[in-house]
Amino acid sequence: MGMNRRSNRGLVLLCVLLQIAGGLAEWELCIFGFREENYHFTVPKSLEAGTVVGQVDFDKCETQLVIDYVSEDPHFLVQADGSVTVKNDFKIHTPRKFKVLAFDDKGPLTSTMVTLKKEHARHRQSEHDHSHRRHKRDWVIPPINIPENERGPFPKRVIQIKSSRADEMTVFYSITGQGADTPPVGLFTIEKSTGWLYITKPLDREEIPSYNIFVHAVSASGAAVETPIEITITVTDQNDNRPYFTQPVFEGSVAEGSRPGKPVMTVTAKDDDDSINVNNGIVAYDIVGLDPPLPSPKMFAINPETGVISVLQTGLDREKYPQYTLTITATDQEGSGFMTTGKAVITVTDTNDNPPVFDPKTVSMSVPENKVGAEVAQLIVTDDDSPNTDAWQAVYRIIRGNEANNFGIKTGEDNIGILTTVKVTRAFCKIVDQTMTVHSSTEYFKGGVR
Ligand SMILES: [Ca+2]
Ligand SMILES: [Ca+2]
Ligand SMILES: [Ca+2]
Ligand SMILES: [Ca+2]
Repeated sequence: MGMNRRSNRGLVLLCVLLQIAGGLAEWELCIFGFREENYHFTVPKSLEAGTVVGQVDFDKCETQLVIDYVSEDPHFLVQADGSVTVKNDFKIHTPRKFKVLAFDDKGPLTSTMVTLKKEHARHRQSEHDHSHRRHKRDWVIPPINIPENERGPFPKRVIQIKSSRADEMTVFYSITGQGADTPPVGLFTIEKSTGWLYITKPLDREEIPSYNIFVHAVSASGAAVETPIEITITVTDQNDNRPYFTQPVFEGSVAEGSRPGKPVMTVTAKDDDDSINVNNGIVAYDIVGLDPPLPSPKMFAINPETGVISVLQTGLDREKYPQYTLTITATDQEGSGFMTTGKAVITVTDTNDNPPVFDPKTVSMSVPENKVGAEVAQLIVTDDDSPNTDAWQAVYRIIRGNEANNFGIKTGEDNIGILTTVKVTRAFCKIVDQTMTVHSSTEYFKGGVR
């Protein structure tokens, strides 16, 4: 995307007819500068020295200025007539973009962007030609585009506005509106006798993106000779702002064992530049670091456009890697401009993926006969899942070796199983606890013994 198609420098001399009481008055408007903000030329792959690839054109309005051009790409020269010429033989592989600056004897005036594209059989006509013709049919004043952050010297010529009455009488010009007589006062000035509109300072699109200025024409006696004309000046964007994350650290969580594709969290970065007409304010997200990088350095993926982070690979295991720190980036111009770095912390939450395990596995005890309610043994299990949660809490049950129902078992504090006598026993009874299998209270062991 680009601002190219909205260019208005194609207007050489624009006459705007205004219907006023009693007849027609006429304003003449000349936009000083390159006729296009962007020139697109289609060129063959092999460029020979001396080849003219296209021409830029500069409207000097009624000035007698001598304009010199300088190409920022050393492969090209720009002649006095605006012809863009190849300096040395070379081959073009990808579209080539460079600035051409215009100077007068006092210094730089303005610049335009030239884009060269390799010749394509179906694309003979350049975009430049299309936009040029389209604008020439317009009979409405388009906004006048001025890039922000233009370098001096100031004041700089923007447009020359003339009343057709100026041929028959003395006409004085003045301006009103934001940037003229309301703050920022004096940003734009008009030369009273010539109608030259100047800009006196660099513009900041992020501060004020456009201005509406009214131009008035009066006779020497102060009587209006024209209906005021409204001119819109649009400040076009430069990529002069870095993207920034909206939070210093983004926090999210995901259950261990989650499958690839599972969304985890969203991170957001902003950029104050224009994201509608150009991509200076459009950020692309990426993940550039994962700590720990285990079991794989690519456990998570980020959607470059939305900032949604999701699981990329299996192997999320809270018991091994309870937390990840991701280094994330946001880069404007959809990934090709300024980069900023941020942090996202993902906590892996528990699921019941560990069985309780007897520790020790075997307990041998003796119990006196004829004593009801005597504690026979305390059984201990360990569970790697998160302590004091359902995934950790065990429930004991005797499943074999208690056919005579001599014993009972209950769960005590800290997951301890307490084995007691419940009936009068006649003899020593030896319990091998592997026959007394526990099962946890949760899904893990439902319906099964280990
Ligand atoms: Ca930016
Ligand atoms: Ca900007
Ligand atoms: Ca468990
Ligand atoms: Ca677990």
